[in-house]
Amino acid sequence: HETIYLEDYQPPAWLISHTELRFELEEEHTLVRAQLSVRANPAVADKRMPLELFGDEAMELCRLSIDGQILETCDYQRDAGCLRIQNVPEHFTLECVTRLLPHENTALEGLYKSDGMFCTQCEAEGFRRITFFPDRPDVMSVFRTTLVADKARYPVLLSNGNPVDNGEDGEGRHWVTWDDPWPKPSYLFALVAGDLALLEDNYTTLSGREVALRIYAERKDLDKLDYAMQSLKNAMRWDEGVYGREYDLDIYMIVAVDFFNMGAMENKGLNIFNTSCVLAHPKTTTDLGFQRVEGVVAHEYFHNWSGNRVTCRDWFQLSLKEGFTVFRDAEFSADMNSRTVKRIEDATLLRTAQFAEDGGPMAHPVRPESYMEISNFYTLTVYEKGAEVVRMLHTLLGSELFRKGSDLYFERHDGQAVTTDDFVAAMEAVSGRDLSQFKRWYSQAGTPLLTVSDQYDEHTGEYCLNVRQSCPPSPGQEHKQPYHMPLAMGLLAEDGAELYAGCLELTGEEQQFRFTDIASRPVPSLLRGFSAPVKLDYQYSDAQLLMLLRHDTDGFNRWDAGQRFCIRLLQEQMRRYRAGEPMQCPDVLISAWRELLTDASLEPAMVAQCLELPSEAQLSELAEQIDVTAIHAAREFMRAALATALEQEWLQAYQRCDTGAAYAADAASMGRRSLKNLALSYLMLTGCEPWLELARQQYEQSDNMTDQLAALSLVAHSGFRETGAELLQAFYQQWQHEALVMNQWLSVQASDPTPGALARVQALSTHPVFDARNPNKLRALIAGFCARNLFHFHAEDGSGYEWLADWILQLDRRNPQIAARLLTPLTRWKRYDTERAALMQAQLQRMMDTAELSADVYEVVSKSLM
Ligand code: BAL
Ligand code: ZN
Repeated sequence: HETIYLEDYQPPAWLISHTELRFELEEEHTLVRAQLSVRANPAVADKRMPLELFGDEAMELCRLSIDGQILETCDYQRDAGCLRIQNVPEHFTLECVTRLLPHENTALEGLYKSDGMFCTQCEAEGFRRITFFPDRPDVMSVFRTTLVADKARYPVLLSNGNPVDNGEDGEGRHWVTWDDPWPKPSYLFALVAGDLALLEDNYTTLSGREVALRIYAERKDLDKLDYAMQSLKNAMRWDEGVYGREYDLDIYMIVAVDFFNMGAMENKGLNIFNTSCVLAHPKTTTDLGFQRVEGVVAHEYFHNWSGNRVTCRDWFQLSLKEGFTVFRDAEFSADMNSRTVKRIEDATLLRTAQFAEDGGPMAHPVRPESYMEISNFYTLTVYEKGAEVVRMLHTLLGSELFRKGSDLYFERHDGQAVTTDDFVAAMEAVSGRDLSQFKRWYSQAGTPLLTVSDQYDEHTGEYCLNVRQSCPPSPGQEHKQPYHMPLAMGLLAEDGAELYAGCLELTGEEQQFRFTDIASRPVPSLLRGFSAPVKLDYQYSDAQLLMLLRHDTDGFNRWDAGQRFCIRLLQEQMRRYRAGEPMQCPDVLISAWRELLTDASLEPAMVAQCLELPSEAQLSELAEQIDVTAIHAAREFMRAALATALEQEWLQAYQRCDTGAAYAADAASMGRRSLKNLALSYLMLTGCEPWLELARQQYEQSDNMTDQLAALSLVAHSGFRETGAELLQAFYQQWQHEALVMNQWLSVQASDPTPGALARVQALSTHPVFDARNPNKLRALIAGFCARNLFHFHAEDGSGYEWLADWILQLDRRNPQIAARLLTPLTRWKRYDTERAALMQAQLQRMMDTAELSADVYEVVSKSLM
């Protein structure tokens, strides 16, 4: 397996101005005829370079010709994944016919079948499974695509751009031709053929252009498309208002498919979505699901500019489009819902999962320097940390200059394939700032640590903050240079009055900041709004944290102070547990929580965030060495203690939030439901019968999936095993024909922390609703167990590890992308105690010793074992 390096980048020797494709879609095979208008790249001096076309090894090449002259096998070289033709003219037409077997394509890359419909996934390198092509993002071409298929089976034939022609072909077949006027890289190509239902709407852009909006899905799901449509229109309006960006084709299409490796894909004019990211209905979709639909619909729409009109030069630049687009969708969601809650959710994801990635064997910079398989780099680092990097630029420049910078970026590079340097250069040009040090965020991996200390001189009223930054080594990067970052902060008096609010800029390894005229020793509120993706070490006292939890003017830091306090307490209980001392839940915590719980003036969503203890995954990330048992024991102890101590308050909060109003998918209603269900979860922890009855009542009477699923999961995970089994059975009976709801059903059982967890998931893997070919099912059951049932996945006998490794080896032959994805929990083996580490390592070694691993799995396994 070959490694590809950023430093080896060479511009393409040959460009493709036009690509004409004809797909003959049939049941046994698909014939693809591609006609490429090829010309030498004027920017490359050497005109004798061979034409290099990428094509999957397994793809059948039926015919290849240049300007009508058939090429024989001796006229070109074909080796693993690449076809080279020497001595080609400066301009020519290349014709290539390939034969594909979409129904046998289980990798779900290229052209495949999902539930009887044809669809494609070409990012990053799926197009080379369709035809031979310079399948690299810096080769942009205008595509014209004709689809031919049986009219009865596939009445809907879609591709990128606008439909320009159609007709009947005899024998019940029909065809449609699509023309996409915007040059695009092959990874944005898409087609869909199927028997699909349609929700149609329209949108008038700011400049008065009419756009038809079409969302396609299976007929049975037609009633689940309204929310995606509304989200799409909101996103279009938002992008016009906030970024001045309009849509640029006559039609915008979204198609929902059930078999999909990712969440969704931004193909030009024809987004293809995992059903889980587009279908939404109160009865079948949770609030989290609604939020995901809103966010992903917006994300894919925003890519039309940040990704499609301006794309990436090479895959090392993936964050150019992904980091920027995640930042855009996060701001959109913040504007549509609660800004603080969105920030808390994003920071939690970073701290839990991205920091873990940064500290593990697959750590890589936001702009990686090398890869074996690019699919392995669609990571939290590229996406979420990449978005934080863009957010920091936004903070450093301010929103006005940032907008000027983004305008300049789009103006300079429209129709081009560019780099993260180009993005930063536009920000430099509008601000006159030197951002060369800032660019270390793109080139250095690892999570920086800020160590902050302070002094206060009561005679002079001077307060001094000392900030030291460091960053641990990561694979291939022993020493890190200091970063340029914004440190948003405030100073509060002991009584909570705000004395200062502002944003410091860090550039040095160690810096001091002085504040004068400070009347008494202040409490610093640091890293407000999580202004940089870093860890923060400041020795807060308990009293200071509790004061910040009460008074900080920054909502994010209020929450964060509470979390820091809980983490400290939990870590102390972990110590006690290990030392065999009794664990304790201190009164200060109980009274602080009582205060939050009974203050009806607070936003329920915020209260719910504050009263949610840090997850086992986050506590794991924070631990020097991960002690699964102690983490689980401490957290469960604390939850039980808070449940009992505040039983009446939980009940009151439950009743206050249980308004009886019909379901609405707005932020305020979602907030009430989140607090209500959190309260119910604590009530259930008391193990008292009346709360079981309350949960059962909620299960039976709720008009929405959020409340029904919350109740189901609480009962199913409780000690009331009989009722749990009864509800699980009832839920199955009610929803067995709703695939997405059945994923939730699998997930609930996979994350059930009660004894016998592995046997349960093993049994579920043979249940009729489970389908190992469907990535959503795999994520629900396998990732559900390995990532959300940590105590059982990390069972001392290694049975969880062996089960996962068995799955990966089996899946790798079918769907390498998913197999590599599911491997993540094993890659962290060095963080565990010696016994567990050895057991995890042994499973990695077992995989390594298996012949013919895919590049995807090989890369992750081999790097993990280094
Ligand atoms: N480009 C792959 C899916 C997404 O990030 O939108
Ligand atoms: Zn994206």
